Amino acid sequence: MGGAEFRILRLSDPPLKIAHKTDATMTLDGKLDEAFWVNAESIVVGKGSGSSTGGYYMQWNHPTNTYNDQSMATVKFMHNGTDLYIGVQSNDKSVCKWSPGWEADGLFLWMTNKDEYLPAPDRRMEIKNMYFNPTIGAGSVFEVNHNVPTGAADGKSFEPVGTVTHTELGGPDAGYSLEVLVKTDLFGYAVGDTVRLGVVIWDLDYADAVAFSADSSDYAPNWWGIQWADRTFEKYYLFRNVHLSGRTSDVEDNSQPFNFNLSQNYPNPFNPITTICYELPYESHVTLKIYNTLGQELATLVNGVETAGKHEIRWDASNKPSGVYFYKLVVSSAEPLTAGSYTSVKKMLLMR
Ligand SMILES: [Ca+2]
Ligand SMILES: [Ca+2]
Repeated sequence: MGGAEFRILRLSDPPLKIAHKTDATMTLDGKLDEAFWVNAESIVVGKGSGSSTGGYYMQWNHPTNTYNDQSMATVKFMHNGTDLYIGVQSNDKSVCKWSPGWEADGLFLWMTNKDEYLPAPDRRMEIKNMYFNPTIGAGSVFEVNHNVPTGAADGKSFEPVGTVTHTELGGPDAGYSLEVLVKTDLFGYAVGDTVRLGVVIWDLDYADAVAFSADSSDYAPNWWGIQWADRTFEKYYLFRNVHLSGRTSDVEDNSQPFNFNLSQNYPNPFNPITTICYELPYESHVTLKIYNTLGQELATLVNGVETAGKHEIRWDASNKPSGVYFYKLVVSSAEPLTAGSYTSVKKMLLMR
């Protein structure tokens, strides 16, 4: 393919989302009208998103390219037992298949088996819920590749009034929503595990066979986790984590945190002892270190595997001068390439 390429690799994408527990069964109809979707954790994918890589628009802004529909999609996660529920809500204004290629609007998902870090290309597990059908008005097509265990996933779409799929004129569609059910036990996972997957939401605008040009037609995925920046489609990709929390999102159930968090120390300002609190949604390897304003490491308060939950630790600055200090929490995954890492830094003031 020719033409300009636009790459935005924002590797600070959140590495982890929590799938809250629900006891309700998802009605697999593509409609996100189950009550549990309201409190589901989500990522937003699309250009300018703060929670995903935000897009790889090949040939985007090419002078002969009419692509001007920058959609945003919200991808939500819930679970009932080992059934992972994935919901997608997109405001895409041109819901279609890309005529000359295999791409189409919708969800492209890569799964892993438990403890399988990077599946080899011939072992990759693809789950798709995309608008492949070239018939005007047709819903999404659900497909899995041959590596996905039989019966391990299913999906449906819903197109609200105003959406006509596979339109050639590019709108004014009212978007679409999708639901996908993944039976994670068939990939080796149990409740309490962290499922490694990657999500791509494709957003094409229609290009028919006549209009197609390798220099101007669109290639526009937005993603959380999988990065197809390489033309071989092999070199740059990264799985993300969805934790099957086993806990609901009810406010009463706050005995354990749902996310990594580093709180402001207290008291602050302090003299000479202060307390630092942090939260872990699941057992993690943690370091908590103190730095001065020159970036010099002064103390290591924590370095090891910590249990899920809230933790607090005191720092005694008796032998330190007044001034600003920083404390940094680093949570690292046991896996290579730190796919599960979290880092947070906060400032504190010692006043004598
Ligand atoms: Ca539903
Ligand atoms: Ca589209």
